[in-house]
Amino acid sequence: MTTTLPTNILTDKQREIADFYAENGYYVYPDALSTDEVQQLRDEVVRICAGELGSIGGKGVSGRLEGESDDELLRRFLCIHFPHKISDVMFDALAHPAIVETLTACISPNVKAMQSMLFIKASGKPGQAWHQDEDYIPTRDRSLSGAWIALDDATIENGCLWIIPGSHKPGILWDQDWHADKRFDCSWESQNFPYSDDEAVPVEVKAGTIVFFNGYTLHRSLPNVAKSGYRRALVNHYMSAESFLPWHPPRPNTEADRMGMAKLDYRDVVVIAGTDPYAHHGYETRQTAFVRPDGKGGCFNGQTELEYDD
Ligand SMILES: O=C(O)CCC(=O)C(=O)O
Repeated sequence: MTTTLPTNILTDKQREIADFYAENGYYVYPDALSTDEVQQLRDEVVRICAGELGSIGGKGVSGRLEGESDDELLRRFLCIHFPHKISDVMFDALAHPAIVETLTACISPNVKAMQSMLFIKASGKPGQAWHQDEDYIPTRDRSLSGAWIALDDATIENGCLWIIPGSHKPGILWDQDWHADKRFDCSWESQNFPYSDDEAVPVEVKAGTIVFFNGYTLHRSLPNVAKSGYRRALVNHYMSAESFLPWHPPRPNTEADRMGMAKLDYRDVVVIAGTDPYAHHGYETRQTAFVRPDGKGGCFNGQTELEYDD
């Protein structure tokens, strides 16, 4: 069987985007979403949290509690994984034209998505410590890219992204350690990389902006210390469709042993541009939407709502 892959003829704008992204490891696309598109996604966030689109797995309590307001509801969630599994609006956002335009320039004419995450991050919620997304999603071909869609204005105060420009270039995955820093969600933190915090730039953006970043780019976010409100963002992850994705290998003594890791190809993916050369491998459902446990009863002795002095 032969597969015809589309050739990539880039517009001048796409070339500019690709050059900036290659040099800096990120790209900020302002006004990528209209006000109406942002509002539609915000409305969907409430429906997801209220359980109107089906129950969400994980340790968090999903679904609206008796008498609970939208604000009280949203404040219970830091992050929901794989919202596109229950929401058509989030699913459609995977292939937003601004995302297709950018990633077909920066990655490949053939692009697949494997993950979505919905950060709600109300005031008082923690940030995410330094990491590279490739630590979690092993593409290995350096094509992994996050598309971070701002659903609120993101500011230093409410916990915007911080990025170390150019940190993707060595293509090295820095060692990680479990951190004990209460500013951050309980997780691993990248250590001993040759950059200082002073080199990081805050990515303050307006709602409707998309921040694209490479899977090897070091990034973090600080806690939301605003007095009220949220710092909502829908983050989708993508890679070149030409590469296998050895993610979530099956249990021992099954496919991984039989085929070897190099042949493993996670197939719970959505093709958002071009052609999938491995379409004949088929597709499967491995994930369902779930609430990320944000530390309650975990690494911070149950403390996740951070207290700040005025
Ligand atoms: O939005 C955030 O606070 C962090 C997002 C992030 O680190 C990621 O998507 O990899």
